[in-house]
Amino acid sequence: MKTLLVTGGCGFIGSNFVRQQLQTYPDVSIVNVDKLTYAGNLENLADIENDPRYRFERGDICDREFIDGVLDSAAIDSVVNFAAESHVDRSILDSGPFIQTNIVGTQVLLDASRKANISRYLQVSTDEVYGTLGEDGYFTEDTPLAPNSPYSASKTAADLLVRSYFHTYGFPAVTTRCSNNYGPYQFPEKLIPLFISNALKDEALPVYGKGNNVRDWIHVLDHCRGIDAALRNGEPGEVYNFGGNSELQNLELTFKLLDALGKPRTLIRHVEDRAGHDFRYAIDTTRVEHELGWKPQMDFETGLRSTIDWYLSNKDWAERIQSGQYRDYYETQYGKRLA
Ligand code: NAD
Ligand code: TDX
Repeated sequence: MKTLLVTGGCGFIGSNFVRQQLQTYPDVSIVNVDKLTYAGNLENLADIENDPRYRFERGDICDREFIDGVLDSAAIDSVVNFAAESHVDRSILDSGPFIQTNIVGTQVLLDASRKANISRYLQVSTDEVYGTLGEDGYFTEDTPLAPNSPYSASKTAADLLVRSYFHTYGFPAVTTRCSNNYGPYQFPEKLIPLFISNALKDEALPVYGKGNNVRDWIHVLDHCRGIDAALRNGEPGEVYNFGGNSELQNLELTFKLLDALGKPRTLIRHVEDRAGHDFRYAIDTTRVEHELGWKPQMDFETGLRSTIDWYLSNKDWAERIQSGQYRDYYETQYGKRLA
């Protein structure tokens, strides 16, 4: 039996990963540590909460005593760190929680994991650490780090700490960097779930600037398979990039969403651009294809349709999660822009 400590397992990608691990591997058990910030929701794992192989511990990855205690309480083999402040727009409003959770939290986890002598640590990172691309080219694992937002700067700092623990202590850490995820359980502040949720209420869709920025979209379960491959077969000290080979301009994506929902394009509002908005992200996946035998399996059209269907069948989920702390943020941030 392999025991994983997953942090941030009540968020979007973490909850999909926990479910996928339990479904795929009968010999895996999971301890999920999550602080339950505005983005974490216990409901995301309601279907597996009674699985005897699963245990939830509410707590903060920045709390050393708590993390040491969790690592002492079970024979943990591996740690997968999803816990983070993850939304670029929030980091522009206030970088404080990003520095704390994304950097200090990673340091605490690294120290505690080293002390507990775990056999593998995986840092879930992002392609945003590479900064932005122009019209051409792709990010590879060798692209220089050049983060542009407080969010991506905090993720880069964490990646460098992870790198230093490998080089200094021989700590068995692997880092994965992925492009934009979409799929079920994504908090409706990110582009796809926000626009689905607004369109369903006939509310405006705030497209930043002209809407010509490009993102590469990957289905969350493809990303989770990549993390699994890197966790099991990656080399300590290495970085693995994952992407969906599905580049779209934001406006093109918005048209697709509205068409799929049968809603008019008049719902689109071009609003003030995001400060420091990265123009384009795209990933060269050669390395993970060759070294981990990984390729994205979900084509974008199918993935988007199934994601829209999930949000249609889970309107209450979006309502509940949006009625919390998020609602205040939504009103001050987007309400102001849409006025
Ligand atoms: P999310 O915001 O949906 O979830 C984050 C989770 O972490 C939440 O459950 C939250 O409660 C928890 N958390 C936050 N601070 C914590 C703390 N101090 N202690 C314990 N738990 C805490 O984020 P996500 O989109 O699922 O992203 C997960 C990870 O993947 C992040 O590290 C993010 O940087 C990375 N990533 C995300 C994307 C994407 O497109 N969403 C792409 C690449 C990488
Ligand atoms: O209301 C919006 N209008 C809009 O035009 C929002 C929320 C976004 N956008 C644009 C900004 C981006 O060009 O859409 C694009 C996608 O935005 P987000 O969903 O906020 O994602 P992004 O900023 O690209 O970052 C995401 O991918 C990498 C995740 O949030 C990060 O956690 C991840 O690391």
